[in-house]
Amino acid sequence: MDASNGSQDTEQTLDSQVKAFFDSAPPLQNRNDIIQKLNHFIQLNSLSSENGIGKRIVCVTSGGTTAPLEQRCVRYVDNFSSGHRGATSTEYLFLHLLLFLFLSMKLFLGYLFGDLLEGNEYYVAGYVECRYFLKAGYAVIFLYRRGSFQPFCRSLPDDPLLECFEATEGLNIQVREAYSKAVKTAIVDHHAAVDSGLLLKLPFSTIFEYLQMLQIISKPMKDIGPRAMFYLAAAVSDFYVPWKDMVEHKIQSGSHILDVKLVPVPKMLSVLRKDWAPLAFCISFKLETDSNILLNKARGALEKYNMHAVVANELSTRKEQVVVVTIDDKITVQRDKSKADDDVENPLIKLLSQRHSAYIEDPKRMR
Ligand code: 9Z3
Repeated sequence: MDASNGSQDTEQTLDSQVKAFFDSAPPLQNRNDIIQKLNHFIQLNSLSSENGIGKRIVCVTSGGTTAPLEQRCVRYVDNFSSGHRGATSTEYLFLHLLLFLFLSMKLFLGYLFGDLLEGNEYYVAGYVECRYFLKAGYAVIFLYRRGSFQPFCRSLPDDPLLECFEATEGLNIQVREAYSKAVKTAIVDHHAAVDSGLLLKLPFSTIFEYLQMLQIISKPMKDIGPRAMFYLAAAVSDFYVPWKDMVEHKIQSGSHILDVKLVPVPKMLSVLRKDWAPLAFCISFKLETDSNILLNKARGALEKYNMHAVVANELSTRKEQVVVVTIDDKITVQRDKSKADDDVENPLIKLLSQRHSAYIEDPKRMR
């Protein structure tokens, strides 16, 4: 068998595995509702596109998928992810847009009063920063695991409802003084993002829901070409029990051995790149616990799935440092430790949005 036949066979096998996965998956309950929300969101955010500097749209995936063991699921295999990476990254993806609004004001004031204040410096600085942040402003589709971390809620305690609020007279509730700033910021920023049509939140739990939703999202994303980005931080099941092989009812605990056959989940990253949204800028994540194999694995994923970048992280240091692996670079990105509340997602999003800019200008140069 020659090499070309070999890769054709592999493609056919993958295609048939993908087909089998979707054919046997339980249908999404609110499929039509999701499609409607999504089309509205993408249409709204595509309208502002002018001279190629219009809004970019990113699908951020966040949290871990479950692989159910029973159709009427009581037990499942879970994938570790708190959702912190996805939620925090979403905030930074917006922050650039909010900063843009702030900088526009600075630009306007600089234009009016520049001569009186600091020569034209204010105006020029405002203009330069403005162009950068305008380019970095994203509308975000946040595909997240139910119950995982949410954007704008990082500063809240674990159980916000019970810890941030207290009952006063009658039916009144008030925010505890210590949390008033955090609660207000979370509510204001969250509502601003959703109400202005910049944030669409879609929840999943199982691997079946996640992959069906990713496929649905990629359809309208395909139409916006290189301005689309996929930031795939969700921890996705590698193995699952096909729906048709799954027992219907709760597995009984009588026997001493639990004998369940899990099969590999077809590698949808290749399909996303090849068929679903071939022009979108795609970033996947590689998680390992052994730092000795991390970079080789990330490089392998980059090549195998034809990603534009793979973010390599090690479980215990993932909040301090990541390495962005591209076809010709390996860039270490670290949290600024001199600032107590800085996150590694801040420089990471800055770097990736710059790379995305370069890609939009010349998609062929970066693959
Ligand atoms: C990641 O590596 C994420 O950075 C983390 C974030 C899950 C570590 P947290 O949510 O953690 O902030 O607690 N995500 C991708 C993990 C993954 O499943 N990657 C696959 C792989 O490694 C490729 S899609 O094989």
